[in-house]
Amino acid sequence: MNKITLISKKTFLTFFIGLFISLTSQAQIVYVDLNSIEGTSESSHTFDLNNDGVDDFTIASGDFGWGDSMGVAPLNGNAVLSTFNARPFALEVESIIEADDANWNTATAQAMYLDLFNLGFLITGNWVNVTDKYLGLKYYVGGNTHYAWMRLDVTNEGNWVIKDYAYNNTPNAQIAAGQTMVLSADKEFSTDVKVFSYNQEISILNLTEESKYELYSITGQQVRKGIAQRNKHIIRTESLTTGVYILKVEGLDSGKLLTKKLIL
Ligand SMILES: [Ca+2]
Repeated sequence: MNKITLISKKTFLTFFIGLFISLTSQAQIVYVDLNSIEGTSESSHTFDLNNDGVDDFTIASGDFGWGDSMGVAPLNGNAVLSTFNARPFALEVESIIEADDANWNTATAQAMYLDLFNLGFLITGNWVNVTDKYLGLKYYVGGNTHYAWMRLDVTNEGNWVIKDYAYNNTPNAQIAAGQTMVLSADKEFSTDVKVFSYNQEISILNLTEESKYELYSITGQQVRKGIAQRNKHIIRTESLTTGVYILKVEGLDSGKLLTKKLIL
């Protein structure tokens, strides 16, 4: 083995260590599937989003003095994207949740759905009979600020579901409602492996090993999974609605990862 070969191997190794560190530092979004926690008219669920032993938000329902309601209580000075009178917004998917928003509200009781004085016809709030909407959340870890979303369906104060949430583990960094992973500009982990979508197919080319793959919608729902063969693998997508999807590929032997944003 000559000297040139040794140098090139070292360069090659450094290159891959660099990629690994780069990927790790980008792994900032933490997604938690709550498996649909169902709420009734007298429910309370407290969440420690980042699992550090400090509770961050409570979602609860009951009659708190103004009538039957369900809503969110930010704990420890945390905040919710909300109207000036503390009616949390029901955000659409991909809404940006960030520091530069005038609507952060720290009120300790914020009604998402309120049947005022239990009259049955003075129903207020932004969460009246909605599906797959997002709370925008801001919370503190030590002295750092973090941003998160939580997805719910709310029919009324006695019938609601908390589906999932995600937070950005990088202080002060924004998160988009429904975002479950970092969509970085550095899309290709390996320049050898190519992924593209065309004509209702996703093609994965040049995999050097069998790999498991998972395809997610932008809201985090898994729509396909399976094992991709080496060299060339085709995933049929004709039954999927058009939109943005995320493909995750993980080598069965090496554990190498590839994440690719695709428009179908
Ligand atoms: Ca916490």
